[in-house]
Amino acid sequence: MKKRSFSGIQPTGDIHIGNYLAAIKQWVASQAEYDNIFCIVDLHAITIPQDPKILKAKIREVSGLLFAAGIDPKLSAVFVQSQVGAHAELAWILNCFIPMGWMQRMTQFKEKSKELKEQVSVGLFDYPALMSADILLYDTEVVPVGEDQKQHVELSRDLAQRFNSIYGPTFHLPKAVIPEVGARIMGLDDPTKKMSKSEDNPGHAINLLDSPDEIRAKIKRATTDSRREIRFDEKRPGIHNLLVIYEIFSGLSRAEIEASYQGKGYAQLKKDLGEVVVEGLKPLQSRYQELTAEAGHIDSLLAEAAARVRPLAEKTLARVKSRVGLG
Ligand code: ATP
Ligand code: LTN
Repeated sequence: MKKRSFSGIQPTGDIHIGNYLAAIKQWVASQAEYDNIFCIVDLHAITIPQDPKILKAKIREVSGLLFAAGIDPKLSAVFVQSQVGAHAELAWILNCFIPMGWMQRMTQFKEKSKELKEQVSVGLFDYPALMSADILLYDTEVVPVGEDQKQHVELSRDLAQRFNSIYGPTFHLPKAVIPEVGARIMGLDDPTKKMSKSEDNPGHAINLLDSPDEIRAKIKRATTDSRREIRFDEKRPGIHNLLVIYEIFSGLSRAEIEASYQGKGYAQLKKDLGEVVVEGLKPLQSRYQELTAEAGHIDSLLAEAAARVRPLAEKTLARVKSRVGLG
């Protein structure tokens, strides 16, 4: 029996290389090893105001990008969260077992609520309860995510343990799997902030569907420092971030990269990085164009996957309801 792996991605903004290198790439690489379920989390997306037409379009775009990146619908289920009712239902039940203090410690909520001010919804605060429901519904063992989601996965594990200690064994205990390199890609405009879909500055992120010229221009303008030597040094976040992106896209080791840039400047590195990223994204971009040319294809893959996972989710939900004494 393969281990169950579950992860999610929000259908908001433009998918960027941070999402790709930390999450999507691992999902593609581990398809044979795990029994995979990937969820387009539209219920999480509406924790922040969304335009309905754009949200619908983004669900197709994100799914198309996952398939284009190499997610094989025969090996992995890619489905839309709101098409499986058990997610919202389990989230409510779990809500009643999460101490307020656990939620108040969540750093993502603290950061996002600072930016959103009076637009902060109860849903945004409750985001980790829904995420726990996503994970726990499928007897998940591993959750491949970027560094920023570690705290949320830990909350879902603590919650599973708490529920099990009250009602007896009900949930598997999930664990975050975070890549060693690229777990936290930083913004090109500000390398002290994580690359994010919700950042407006056009120079902030490299998006998977950016044109070659956009990619080259964004990298050229990326913030660095006034030093010269090219070395992996976390104390120099701008150049370190570019080197990490180069390392993953080129497949070269750190020693090889540092050796090949001895005596060369940042301009050369940025030029070369532009080319490896353009080349690295080319196959994905052309597969995306092919996939989306066929009307209805993506929607039917999503509907099939929802039908496949729904019984798994319903089985867990029924177990939980019976433990709690509901229904
Ligand atoms: P936002 O920043 O608008 O909240 P996001 O870019 O974090 O959105 P999500 O859909 O929430 O996007 O995340 C999808 C996956 O990408 C998650 O596993 C998350 O950990 C990962 N991820 C997001 N940003 C980065 C980043 N800068 N570096 C590495 N991984 C990231
Ligand atoms: N919160 C995650 C998206 C997400 C998720 C999940 C990830 C929702 N449910 C379950 C892993 C497992 C994010 O990327 N911001």
